[in-house]
Amino acid sequence: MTRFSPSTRRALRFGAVVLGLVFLSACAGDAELDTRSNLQGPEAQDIESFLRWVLWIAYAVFFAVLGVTLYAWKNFRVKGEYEEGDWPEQIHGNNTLEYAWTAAPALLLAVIGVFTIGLHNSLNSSDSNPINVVVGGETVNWEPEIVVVGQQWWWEYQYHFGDVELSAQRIETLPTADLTTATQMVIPVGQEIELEITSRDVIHSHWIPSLNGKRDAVPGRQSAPWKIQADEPGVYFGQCTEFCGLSHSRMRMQVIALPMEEFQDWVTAQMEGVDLDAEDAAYVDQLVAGEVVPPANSTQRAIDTFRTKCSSCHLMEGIADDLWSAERVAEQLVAGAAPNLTHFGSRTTYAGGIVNLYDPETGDFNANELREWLANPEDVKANYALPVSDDDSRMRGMPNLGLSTQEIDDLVALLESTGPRPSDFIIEESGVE
Ligand code: HEC
Ligand SMILES: [Cu+2]
Repeated sequence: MTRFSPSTRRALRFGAVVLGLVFLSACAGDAELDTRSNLQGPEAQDIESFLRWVLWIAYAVFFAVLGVTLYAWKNFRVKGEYEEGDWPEQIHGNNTLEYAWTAAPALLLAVIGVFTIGLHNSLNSSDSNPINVVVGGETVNWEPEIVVVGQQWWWEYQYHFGDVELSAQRIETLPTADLTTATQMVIPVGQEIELEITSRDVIHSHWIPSLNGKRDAVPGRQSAPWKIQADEPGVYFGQCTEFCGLSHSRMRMQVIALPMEEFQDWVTAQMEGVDLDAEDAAYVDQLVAGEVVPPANSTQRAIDTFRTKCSSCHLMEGIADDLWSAERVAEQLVAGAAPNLTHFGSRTTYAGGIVNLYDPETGDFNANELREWLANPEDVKANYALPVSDDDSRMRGMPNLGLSTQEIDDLVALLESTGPRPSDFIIEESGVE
C-alpha cells in the first residue's frame, strides 16, 4: 500500500470534500422547485434582486471576518513550544474599535431593514387591473383574484367573477364560487393575479417559487392580496411549505398559465356541468325526481354509484348536485371540503398533485393509477382516513369505500369523460414523478 505524506493526505481529503460538494450541487440541476431560476413576474424578480444584494453583503461580511481571523491566527499564535505566560500583548478597552464594530453592523442591518420594508410594501400593495372575461354568455369586468384554500392535504382554487368582496369574509361564509378546482390553478398569462389565501383546518403555506414568495394559509383569516404573474405560458410547480400533518409532503400544486383566449376557453368549459348524452341526462332527471330506474349502461351505473357513494363529499354538477351540500360534507370531513369533480378530467394531476392523470410521455389516460386510487386511496397517499376520535367520526382524507371492480371501472370511465382533455403541452409540462 502506498503511504502518503501528511500534507498529501490532507490535500486528498480536501479534494474529496470538494468533489462531494460538486456532486451534491448537481442534484438540484433542473429541479421544479428551484427558487432562483425561471423567475416570472415582478414579484419573484424583486425578491431575487433583493436577495442577491443581501447575499453580496453577507459574502463581504463573511470574508472580512474570515480575513481578520486568519490574520490573527497567523500573526498572534504561539510559535514553537508553548511556555507558561507565553501570551501576546493583551489589549482591552479600545473605544474607537468598540464604537466601530457596534455601529457598522447596526448601520448595515438598518440599510437592509429599510429596503426590506420597501419590498414588503410593494409585495403587499394591490393595484387594479381588471380584464374582460365572458362568463355564462355575459362579459364580466373581472379583477383577477383567486381564493386559495388549503386543507389536509390538497389545495382548492375558487374563482368568483361577480362583485364579491372576498377579503372581508371567512371562507365558510363566502358565497358559492362560480367555478372551483383543485391542485391546479389556471391563470391568464401576463396578468397580475391577486390571491386570497386561507385554510379550512390547520396552517398551511402556499408557495409557487417561480411566481412569488410564500404566504401562510391561516384558518379564519384571509391573507392580504398576494400577487403572482406569469410572463410566459407554462406550468409552475409549488408545494405546501408549512408542516401540516401526515401527508404534508404530498400536498403539491401547479399554476398553469395560458394565453388569454385559451384561458377564456377554459373558463367557458369549467362553467358547464358534466357533458352527458340525452339518454343519460334523462336518467339523471329520473333519479333526481325520485324514480327508481335500473341503469341501462356503464355511464348510468357510474352515475348511480356516484350518487350513492361519492356525492356525500364530492360535487359533480349535472350528476349529483341535488344531493350535495356543504353541511353534509362538514359532517364527513374535518376540513369540510373534498375536490370538485365536475371537470376532474381537465386536470392532469390529482390527490395533492402526486399522481398523473395522463401519461406525460404518451398522453394516454392513466386509468390504472386511478383504479388504484379508488380501490384504496390510502395505498396511494397516507391521508388519514380514520375517524378523528371515538366520538368524532369525521376524517381527514378519502376513505376506502370497498368498491367492486365493476364499480371502479364504471367510475373511471365516467371520470375520464368529465374533461375537456387538457392540451398535450400541459400534459407534458405538468407531469410529476
Ligand atoms: C368521506 C368523503 C369522501 C367520499 C365519500 C369520497 N371521497 Fe373522493 N376524496 C375525498 C377527499 C377528502 C379527497 C382529497 C384527498 C387528498 O387529496 O388528500 C378526495 C379525492 C378524490 C379524487 C381525487 C381528486 C383530486 O382532484 O385530487 C377522486 C378522483 C375521488 N376522490 C373520487 C371519489 C369517488 C369516485 C368517490 C365515490 C366512489 C369518492 N371519491 C368518495 C373524500 C371523499
Ligand atoms: Cu399543508
